[in-house]
Amino acid sequence: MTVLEAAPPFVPTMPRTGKPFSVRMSNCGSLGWVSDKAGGYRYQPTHPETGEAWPPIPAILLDLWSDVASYPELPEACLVNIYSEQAKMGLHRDEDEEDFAAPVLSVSLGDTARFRIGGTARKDPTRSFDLESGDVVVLGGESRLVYHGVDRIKPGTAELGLDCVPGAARINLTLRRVSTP
Ligand code: MD3
Ligand code: FE
Repeated sequence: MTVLEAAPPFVPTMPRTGKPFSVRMSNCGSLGWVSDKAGGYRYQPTHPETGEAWPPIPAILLDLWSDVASYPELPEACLVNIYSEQAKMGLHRDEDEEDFAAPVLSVSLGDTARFRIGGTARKDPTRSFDLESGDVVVLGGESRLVYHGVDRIKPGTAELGLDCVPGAARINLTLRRVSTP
């Protein structure tokens, strides 16, 4: 069974307002990131709709982490972000984890994303660049806590087809440590 068969994509909603994200999500690992109106942003061991445990992180991703993350513990969470051609992600910092010493490892697949990064304060100036299919980024040190977001997807830019995931133009995987060792 594939990760997305075991843990079907869900639509997270914003804390307090309940506004739906344009990005669909799933997770694998012992913990997964979820968000809804009542509970807000959090990590939990089960799928918010099926109540099932998340499936394990595939070995190929654990191997990638071991090769490039320079961190002694294995990741606990792999968030799967599924972007349609219209989806975007607002400027935010990843701060729902307890362990900021561990890097975040990102893998981009499918269509190119126009990506924006700023500084550690929301008002800091931002720069933009493209994240292309196959790009692997390790966010460690100071970059771990900078503001970032996805402004838009560039439809039709990928050679890699994501036909196996209906509605997906781009998929981004982020591997993380959540708890301190
Ligand atoms: C930070 N995901 O899930 S990948 C997220 O493309 C998230 O789906 C984005 O932000 C996505 O929280 C971005 C992670 C990433 C990549 C490059 C960065 C974060 C970055 C460069 C600088 C700072
Ligand atoms: Fe992020």
